[in-house]
Amino acid sequence: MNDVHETILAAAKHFGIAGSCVDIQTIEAGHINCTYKVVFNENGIQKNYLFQKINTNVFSDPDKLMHNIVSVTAHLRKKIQENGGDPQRETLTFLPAADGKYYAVLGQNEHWRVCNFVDNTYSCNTIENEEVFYNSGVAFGRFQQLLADFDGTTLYETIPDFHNTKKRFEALKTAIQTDAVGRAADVQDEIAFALARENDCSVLVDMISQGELPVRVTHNDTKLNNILFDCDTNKGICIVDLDTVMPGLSLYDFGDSIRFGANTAAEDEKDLSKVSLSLSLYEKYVSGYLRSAGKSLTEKEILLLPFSSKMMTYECGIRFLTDYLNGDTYFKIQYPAHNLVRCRTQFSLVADIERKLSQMSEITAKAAADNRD
Ligand code: GN1
Ligand code: MG
Repeated sequence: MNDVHETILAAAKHFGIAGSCVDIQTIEAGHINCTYKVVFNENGIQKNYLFQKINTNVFSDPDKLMHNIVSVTAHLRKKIQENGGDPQRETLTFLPAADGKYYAVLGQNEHWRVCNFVDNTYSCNTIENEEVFYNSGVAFGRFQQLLADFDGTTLYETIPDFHNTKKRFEALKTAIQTDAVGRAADVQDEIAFALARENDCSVLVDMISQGELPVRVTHNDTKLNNILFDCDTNKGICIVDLDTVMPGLSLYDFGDSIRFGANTAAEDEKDLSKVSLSLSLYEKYVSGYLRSAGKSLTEKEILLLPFSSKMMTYECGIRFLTDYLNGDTYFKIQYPAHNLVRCRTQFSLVADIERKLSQMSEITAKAAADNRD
């Protein structure tokens, strides 16, 4: 048994989980927290849980983080019940520890939390069946709808200015100037690509401050692998990774889904010739998303959906580049150049989106018209 296994067993006691632990599997998805599927056997009955070690470098206040998650999931549970759904499968349920907090502190100041594992579901990193991407658009659109009457002012900003691209750009400039680990000279092409798009950074930020776009309660990290799909129906039934649910723009959620899911390659594909924006996947997602969220979106939001795909991809690219220049202090990496590879993939995708923006706009307008009929 290794240290992690011992810590998981200790955590189980804090959360009052009975029975004996029969299996622990690491779940590799996610660049921030460490996640495990843990199976317990209680009197012959197996129960699956999700154990997570919270990255407190990123989420420095676990009380505020869990306050957000517990209140958002309570709201979702109520709504799902009202709509005749199954709250045990359609949202996460976090367990309180013995002291009533939704995390337990163990070992070397590690903060652990536990929630139910939704059985008979799968998650994916790439799309093999385009219908599944349509279903993911429906699922994220519905998530936004379910939170439409949630009071965003009760939420803490778990990461301030998370999608403020202007501030992300400033952080990149600081990283270039500081050049903490001497990598700037080798990434001049990437730096030039990023700096050339400075003007784009303020577009959404300025529209928010001028009241031109509605601030909603959004997920803010809508990667394809943050949806659980039902194994029998392929429908996106449960949205996970709720750490960054905060007031935000619908465009953040839409754009980030396209960044990750409509890319014909993985987020960290080294062969850039494989990276492109699939217009057919874009079409699938936009139709699904508009079907469930479309009626509440403003004309301006709909018009900006293609641009948001570019911006969220660009923003993620500059975050990877910033982290590479800072010496990989934020995202988990598997090898030294991982963040640089991720940045190059994002920038390749930005370039392809720029070439396809007008086609994306046509597809969006058609999907919006179909949705109105
Ligand atoms: C991180 O934890 P994960 O892998 O779902 C990051 C997102 C990035 C994403 C890039 C809290 O998400 O913002 O878009 O990596 N989450 C945080 O893959 O920074
Ligand atoms: Mg996340």
